[in-house]
Amino acid sequence: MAKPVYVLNGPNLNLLGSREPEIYGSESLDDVRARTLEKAGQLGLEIEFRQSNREGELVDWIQEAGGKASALIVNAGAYTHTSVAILDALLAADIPCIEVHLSNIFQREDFRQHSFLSQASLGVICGFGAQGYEFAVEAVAGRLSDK
Ligand code: CA2
Repeated sequence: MAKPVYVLNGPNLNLLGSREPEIYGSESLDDVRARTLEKAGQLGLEIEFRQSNREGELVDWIQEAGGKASALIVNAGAYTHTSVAILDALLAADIPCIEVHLSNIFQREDFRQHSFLSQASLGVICGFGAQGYEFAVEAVAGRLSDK
C-alpha cells in the first residue's frame, strides 16, 4: 500500500474559524482537513492530518513521517519562526516537505517574515487561506509522480 502524506499543523491552528477571520479565513481546521482529504482523494493520495500545540509532539510526528510517509505538508504556526528543532527533524526525515501558511507572512510583522522551516522545504505556499493546503497536495502529487 502507498505511504500516506502527513499534514501537520502547529499551535493554535485548532482555533481556526473562531477568531481573526480577516487574517486566517472563516473555515475551521475540520473544514481545512475536509478540503485536503477531498483534493488528495482526487489525486489518489492518502492523508494523515494532525494538529498539536506542542513542539515536541510535532518533532515526534515528523520523525514518524520519516519512516512512514511519502511526503510532508507542514503549517507549523508560530514555530515556523522559532523552531530549529522542527527544522532539524525535517532535515532528518529526508522526505519532500511543502511549507504552508494560511496568511501571507510576507505582508505581516517582521518576525513572521523569517521561516526556519523553508530551508528544509521544497517550496512555500502562503496567502491563499485553506486553498493553500489543496495547492500543497497538488505539489506533492506532482513531485511523487515525477519519481
Ligand atoms: O498563516 C499561517 O498559517 C500561520 O502559520 C499561522 C500562525 C502564525 O503564527 C504564523 O505566523 C502564520 C498562527 C495560527 C494561529 O491561528 C489562529 C486562528 C484563529 C485564532 C487565533 C489563532
